[in-house]
Amino acid sequence: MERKYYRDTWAEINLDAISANVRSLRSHLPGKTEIMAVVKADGYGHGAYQAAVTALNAGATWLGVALLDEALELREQGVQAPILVMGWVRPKDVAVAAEHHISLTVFQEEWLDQAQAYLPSYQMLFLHLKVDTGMGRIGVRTVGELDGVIEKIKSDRQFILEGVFTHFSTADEDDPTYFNLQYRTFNHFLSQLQNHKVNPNIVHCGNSAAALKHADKMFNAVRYGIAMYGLSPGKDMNAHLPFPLEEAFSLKSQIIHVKKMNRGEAISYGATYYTNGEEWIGTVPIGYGDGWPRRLQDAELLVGEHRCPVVGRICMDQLMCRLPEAVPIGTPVTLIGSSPSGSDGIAVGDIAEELETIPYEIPCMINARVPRLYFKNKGHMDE
Ligand code: PMH
Repeated sequence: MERKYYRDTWAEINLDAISANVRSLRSHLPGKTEIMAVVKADGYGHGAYQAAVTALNAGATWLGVALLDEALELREQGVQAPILVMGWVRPKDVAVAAEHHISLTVFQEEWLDQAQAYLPSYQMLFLHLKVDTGMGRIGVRTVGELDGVIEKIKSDRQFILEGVFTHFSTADEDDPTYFNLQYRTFNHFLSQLQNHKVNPNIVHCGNSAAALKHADKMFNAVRYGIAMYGLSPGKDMNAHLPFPLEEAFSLKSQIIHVKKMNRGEAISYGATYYTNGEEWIGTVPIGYGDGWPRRLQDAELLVGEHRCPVVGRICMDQLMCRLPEAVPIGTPVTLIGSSPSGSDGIAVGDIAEELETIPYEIPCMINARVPRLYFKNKGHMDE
C-alpha cells in the first residue's frame, strides 16, 4: 500500500535502472559467479526492500547488509533469499540470526566461544569467514588467527562454515599493485583452508569495481553495491566501464513560493545574499533537515529546464533560488536527475564533486524525511 505524503520533495527510484545494472553484470560475469546485492544503509539510500527484490528478480541470489537489524527488517518484509551480515554482530544475538536463517561474518575465536553459549542446541549458525587482506577493518590477519577460528568452527557441529571472503580497498584505482597484493594474500589464506580440509561453498572477494574489472577472478560470488545503483565506483573507472550504468536515484521538488524582490533586499539567515536588482526568487521545500547540506549553496538546481543558483543560506526545510522569470507555483525542481524534458540533468557525481566526496555518500545522505517513490517501466508503483 502506498503511503500518502503531504510534501513536495521526494526521491524517485528507478527500479528498472537497478534491474538493468544487475542484468548487465549477470551477463558480464562467468555463469558460475553468483551476485550478492549489497543493500545495506537502506540500499545506499534507495530503499533496501525495493532494491533487494528488484536485484533478486534480475538475477542476484544473495543479499548483503551491514547490520543484523537490516537483515531482520528484510525478513520481516518477507524476503527469503540468503542474507549475509557483513559487519560484526554481538555474540549474544546469534540465536536471532540463526532463527531467521541469516548468515553472519566471523573472524574472532573468542566470538565463537561466546556465540556457542548463546546458540540453542537445536539451531545451526551459518558463517562466512572474513579475511583482512589489507583493508585494515575487520577480518583475520594472520594464519594463526585463521587456524584458531577454523578449529573452533570444526569443533562445534552447530557452526557451519558456508563462505569465506575479503574486501578490497583500491579495486577502483588504475594502479593494480595493492589490489594484486590483496588478491595474492587472499589466495594464500584460501590454501590454508585447504590444509584444514574445509571447503566453504561461497568464496567472494569482489565489490563493484573488482567485479567490473576482473570478472574472471571473482571465485564464485561478487558483492555488488554502488554499480547496482548505477553509480561508478570511482573516477578512474569512468572511462573503463564494461557496460553503461543507469543511475537509479533522482531528487525532485517543486516551487512553493515565487516573489519579485527589489534591488538590495536580503535573503535567508545571516542576510548573506542581497539582490543585485529586481530579481525573481523561488522557494523550494528542501533543506539540511532532509540531508541537503548548507555546503550545497553553490550547487545549481533545475527549475523546469532552467539552471538556477541557490541564493542565501540553505535552511533546515527550505532554500531559495534565483529564477530567470516568474514561474508558477508547482513548477518542477530537479536537484538530482533529468529535467522534465530530459535535455539537461544533474548527476549524483556532480553533487558529490560539489561536496568533495564520493557518489556513495549522496543518496545515503538524503534522509528518511524524504519519501522514496518507486518507478518501473516508466510508471509509478506502490511501495
Ligand atoms: N562488500 C563489503 C564488505 C562492503 O563493505 C561493501 C561496500 C561492498 C561489498 C560493496 O561495495 P561497492 O558498493 O563498492 O560495490 N562498503 C562500503 C563502505 O563500507 N563504505 O563505502 C562502501
